[in-house]
Amino acid sequence: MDSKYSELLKSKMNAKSYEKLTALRNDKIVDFVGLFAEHCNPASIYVCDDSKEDEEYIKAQALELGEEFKLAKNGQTIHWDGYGDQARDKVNTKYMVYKENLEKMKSLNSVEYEAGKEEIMGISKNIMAGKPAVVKFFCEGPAFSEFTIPCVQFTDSWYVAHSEAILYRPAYEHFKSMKDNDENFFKFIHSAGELDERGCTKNLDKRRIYMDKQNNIVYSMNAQYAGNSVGLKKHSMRLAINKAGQEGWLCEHMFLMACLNEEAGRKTYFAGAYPSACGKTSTAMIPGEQIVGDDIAYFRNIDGEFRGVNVEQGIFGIIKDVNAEDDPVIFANLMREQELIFSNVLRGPDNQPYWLGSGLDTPKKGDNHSGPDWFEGKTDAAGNKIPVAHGNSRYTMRLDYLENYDKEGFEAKKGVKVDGILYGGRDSDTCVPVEESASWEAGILIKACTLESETTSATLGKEGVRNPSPMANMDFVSYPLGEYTMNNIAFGKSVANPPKVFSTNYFLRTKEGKFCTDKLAKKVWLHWAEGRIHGEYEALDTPTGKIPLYEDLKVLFKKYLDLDYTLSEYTYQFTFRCTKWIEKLQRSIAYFKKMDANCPSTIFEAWEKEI
Ligand code: SPV
Ligand code: MN
Repeated sequence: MDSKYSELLKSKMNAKSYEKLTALRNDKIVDFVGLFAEHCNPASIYVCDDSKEDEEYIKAQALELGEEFKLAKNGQTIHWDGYGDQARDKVNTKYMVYKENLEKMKSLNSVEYEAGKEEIMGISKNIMAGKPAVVKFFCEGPAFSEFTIPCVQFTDSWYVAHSEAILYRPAYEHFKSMKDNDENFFKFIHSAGELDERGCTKNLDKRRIYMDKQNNIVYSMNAQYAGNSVGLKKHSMRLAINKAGQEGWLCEHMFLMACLNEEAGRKTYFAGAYPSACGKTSTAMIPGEQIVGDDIAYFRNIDGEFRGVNVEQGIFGIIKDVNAEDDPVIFANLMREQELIFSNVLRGPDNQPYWLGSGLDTPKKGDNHSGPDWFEGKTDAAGNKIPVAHGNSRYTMRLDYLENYDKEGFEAKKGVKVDGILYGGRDSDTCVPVEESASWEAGILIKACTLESETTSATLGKEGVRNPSPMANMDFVSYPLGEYTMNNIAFGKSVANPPKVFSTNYFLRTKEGKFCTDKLAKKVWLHWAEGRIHGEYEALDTPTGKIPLYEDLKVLFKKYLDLDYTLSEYTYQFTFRCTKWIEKLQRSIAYFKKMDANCPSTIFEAWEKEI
């Protein structure tokens, strides 16, 4: 191999790493690693293949370098992000956009390409000085499949590499099988930057996540929270949404699950998009069903069918309120001696993790995201009381630990055939608990595009404010919303039998302000949808779709929850609320106009017809 970086790389790598890198026969990879080896200037670079040995080395390094700490239970570790690095940084996450496209990308957070490049290269110059870096190969979706997107991650954070080893499929062997100098892969360059004594990023004012979708590379600097640093998660997702739009497939912010109907001997796959705090994970984890993935899915037309895969192999899940009662499967797994990373939770004096809503007998002091000396009542610089753990603390866990994991669906190289899509919003007074769309197109326009969430007491600010959240994907849609919507419609129409589309709303309230249905009612709505897919139930037409008949729900409530569902409950819950619906449509129209000045008129026409 002959590269201008050969000598430099040899000076920073041991012979084995250099051999692993060059064995891929890909100058594009060598140039990427070489460029940032020179520019970010790490002390050394370790190149991983898919071996157990390299995975163990990553874990050992994360501990050795103080990015993770061992907890009492074998295999469990804890990691803290800085106090100001506890969630995705939307302000400093930008698309680098060529001048001629700036106008088109106006409503997305963008920076002019050259200016952005200069800024990020300035920030990243020598940023890894003195630190050992690691290069690892992963892929999105199953390897060696039509879905596979190979990715290379170059980082100086061994916590990031460790997280990715749990969350993504290894792909060194996949890279090896690619043709020489193949350019079809995503590149992620990340540095946590200078660290403090707890291993947390110091220079948060220089945190930048810049995305170059033209060249499929994402730069993440001075960031550690996984949503800001783990290239394969939301950075890759934005690149994939862009690529999918160009190539005619879909990348969605969706779970994938199997609904089991044992009596009928059926296994029916559903995908679902829910804005944050609208029941996404709990729907993917409905007791008695099976999970394929909890966050991101790719869909392709394979042999004329709508087929999907989980992009990931693990869960980076919110740990708040995971307890034995509400989330028994995940909770039991968090209690086991197995490989788990807890982030931003409390480490008690017993060296065990504790979090908000755990149901555990929680100590009143310990180390948490605010420092090693947390105690109940501790306040931050602004005088706010610091809770035992951050509300966005997380666990990182392999999916195959879960008892309800659908191995067959997860491993399928052609993905699973998806027959139902759920779009679940949060609104207290408008949408019915479950409703089927008249068609695929209506599903996208009337259900997906009008999705909203309502602020709750758990978020800052006023309660009950409605936030538009088309497809629950607005943080990641990386090109204009109208075009994305049209691509979504076109994709569904490209297959012979697109999935049936349903809306759910678990948050409708009674006149007294109480939730109308129990958390467990999700199972009933899901099984009604499953029955509709298989032609089992009649439905009533409404201006927005098709709703269940009372008799069918009554049977389903009895069967699955042993509850007597009354006619008066049904009548209240399934009333069509015309004025509220028109208000919702008007908010959607205003939002689409704001987000995309060139939004195709067909989208508005469909809504205006409703009004
Ligand atoms: C989300 O916020 O949608 C997540 C977590 O899944 S993050 O990795 O921060 O994106
Ligand atoms: Mn997500």
